[in-house]
Amino acid sequence: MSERRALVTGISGQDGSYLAELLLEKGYRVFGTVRRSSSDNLQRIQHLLREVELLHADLLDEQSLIAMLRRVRPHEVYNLAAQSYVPLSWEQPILTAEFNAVGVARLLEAIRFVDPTIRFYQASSSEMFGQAVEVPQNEDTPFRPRSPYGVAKTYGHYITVNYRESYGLFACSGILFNHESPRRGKEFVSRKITDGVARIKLGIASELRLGNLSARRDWGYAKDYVRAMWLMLQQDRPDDYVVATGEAHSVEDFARLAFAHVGLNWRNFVRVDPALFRPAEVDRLIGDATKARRELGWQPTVRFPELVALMVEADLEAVAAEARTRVEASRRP
Ligand code: NAP
Ligand code: F7E
Repeated sequence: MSERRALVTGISGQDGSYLAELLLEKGYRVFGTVRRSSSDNLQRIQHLLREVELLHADLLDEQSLIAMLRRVRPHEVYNLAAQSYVPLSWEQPILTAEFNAVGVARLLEAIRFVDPTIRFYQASSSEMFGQAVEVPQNEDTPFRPRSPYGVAKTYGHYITVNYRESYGLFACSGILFNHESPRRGKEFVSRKITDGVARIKLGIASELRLGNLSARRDWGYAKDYVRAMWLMLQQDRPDDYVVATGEAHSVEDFARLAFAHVGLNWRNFVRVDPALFRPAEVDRLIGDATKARRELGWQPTVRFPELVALMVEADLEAVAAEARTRVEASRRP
């Protein structure tokens, strides 16, 4: 079979690292874009550095995108790069729009210009549903985004649909609900909780400060969700799909389960900090992935309690290793 080449923007992120693993397993030659950094931002793909080929490109720089496509000549492009932290989008709304909205148009323009046969995946988000008008949310649910992040992703979604309809590009948008893993950034609530639980259990911290405990999310496992991305680009025709577990739980549920996993009562350690509340909250999201199940044959393999447990276990190991390194360093003359 001839060589298949896939290019992943945002390969250093949570999803980029799992998607790169999946594509390598499937025999692709895998390329990824990275931004130069003065410190190491490749921890999540450290184990893949011999297998993936990295290029410098930025969604803010159209020429860098064109040059990258010309060099790689990919068959598939997965656009995962984004400013992905919702609270920061209120502090940097313009930059968030440049990355998450106009950046998508830049990449689609580059594809149209260099090779319109490239298959394109856009990382859209359940945040586009915002204050959702129906429960659960599916591909036809209207968008009512509640953050500059959600607004920017909504543009990214519609420009993807528009390039499919205007120019016949094979462009798909995956409307993914929250998905987590031990590789999740520690600023997101799931990982903040499991890291906090591990620190408290190991005696390194005594409390965990959280914001709105009643927000409900449909949390799945990132490794399951990257499989859906790949499946979308293997279909006969491009389309948009909701990817979700179909179950919602509150932040409080997440904390209760995570503390219980190590034999602790969350009420003794969690403090609510009003400073962590958002200017506009998305109260409740729950996805209906019927179409992905039916057309892609996709379904999640990890359910909520298992997800919480695997993240707590991973953080217990990570925090213990960090503590050992600190002790060894302090013993060095
Ligand atoms: P993540 O861990 O925050 O990774 C984001 C990636 O984007 C990083 O590799 C980052 O590179 C890169 N990036 C940021 N700005 C860039 C720019 N201007 N040019 C090039 N690269 C840039 O996010 P994730 O959780 O893997 O999510 C992947 C995508 O799915 C994102 O688009 C996110 O918005 C979307 N999404 C995520 C979820 C979820 O629950 N995880 C749900 C729906 C949609 P650096 O390492 O240099 O910062
Ligand atoms: O917040 C509440 C917070 O930051 C979840 C991104 O991947 O998924 C993610 O966005 C909920 C919110 O994720 C804290 O108010 C309470 O209601 O983990 P999060 P998110 O905002 O849902 C979507 C689908 C994406 O596309 C995004 O890229 O938890 N919450 N206390 C807290 N949240 C945080 N971060 N920190 C807290 O202390």
